[in-house]
Amino acid sequence: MTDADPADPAAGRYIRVTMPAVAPASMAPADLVTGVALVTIHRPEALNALSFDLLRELADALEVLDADPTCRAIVLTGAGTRAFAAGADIRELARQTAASLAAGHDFDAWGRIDAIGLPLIAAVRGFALGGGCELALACDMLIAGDDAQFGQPEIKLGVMPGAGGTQRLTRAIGAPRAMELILTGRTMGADEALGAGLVTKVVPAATTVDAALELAARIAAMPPLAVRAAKDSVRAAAELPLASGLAAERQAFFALFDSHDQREGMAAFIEKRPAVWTGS
Ligand code: CO8
Repeated sequence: MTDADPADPAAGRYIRVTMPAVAPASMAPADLVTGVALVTIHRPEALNALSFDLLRELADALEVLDADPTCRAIVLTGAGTRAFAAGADIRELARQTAASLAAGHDFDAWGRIDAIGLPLIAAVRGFALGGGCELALACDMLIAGDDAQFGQPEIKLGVMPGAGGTQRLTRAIGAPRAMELILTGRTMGADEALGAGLVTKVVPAATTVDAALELAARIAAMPPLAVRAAKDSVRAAAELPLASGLAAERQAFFALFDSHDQREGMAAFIEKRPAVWTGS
């Protein structure tokens, strides 16, 4: 297990990695969380605001986990009870110019997070605003505490979302709702977010991380190659025309028939026994 262990490349100043994640109270068998990492954004004094350094550390940690064959799913959360992340670090952004943003590579971290192949589950308590909402949207599933507040308030700062908000929020909840949120900067509570299709599930705030770990554990128990391929394929649906998406899906489906886990999964069904996945 690691917890901000300086010897661990996945640990850092702002990012805490616990792998394997500690079993949530609601789950009896501890081994259910095997293969699940809990990644915590740890900057509670600034409501986990996403500085450029923090985002780089987060991308580093996620890449380390993505390359670890023992890790099968990742839960991402914010330290404390008040925020997942209250946005980009406004003090740091305030110093930027168009030229400095274009010349720097500070936004590269977003592409690196987007390229993570393992399933990412956001466990959101409190504020997920601006870049924090965009980070939650970059995850594959979103468990919200009933105290969660989502929003893109950048317009109130004289700018607009810049890390996927106009694109992912629009795809998640549709243009009319996304437009209203982005142009007014208002926040949306957990129940509204559930109704809009932004979140997977709303749970009592205190159980948010437990619920996300439980979901991650169920996914971690699935065959890893099929999980990665299915994640890729679902994500491609947002980008590809239907015919191309269907062709890519079929190709990925066929490719899995060269895997041990396909033979194992189908043999186990026929032999009426549990499957044992090898990830090959
Ligand atoms: N950046 C820096 N510091 C922050 C941020 C932030 N986004 N949010 C909160 N903090 C700090 C506060 O300055 C305060 O620090 P201090 O105690 O030293 O004064 C501390 O966190 C606690 O915050 P508040 O006292 O303000 O707490 P309140 O309960 O009164 O208010 C709010 C909570 C409503 C969440 C309020 O803090 C707020 O409005 N925060 C800013 C929200 C926001 O506008 N977010 C969008 C930022 S812009 C953005 O995300 C653009 C993304 C672009 C891409 C990403 C690039 C990295």
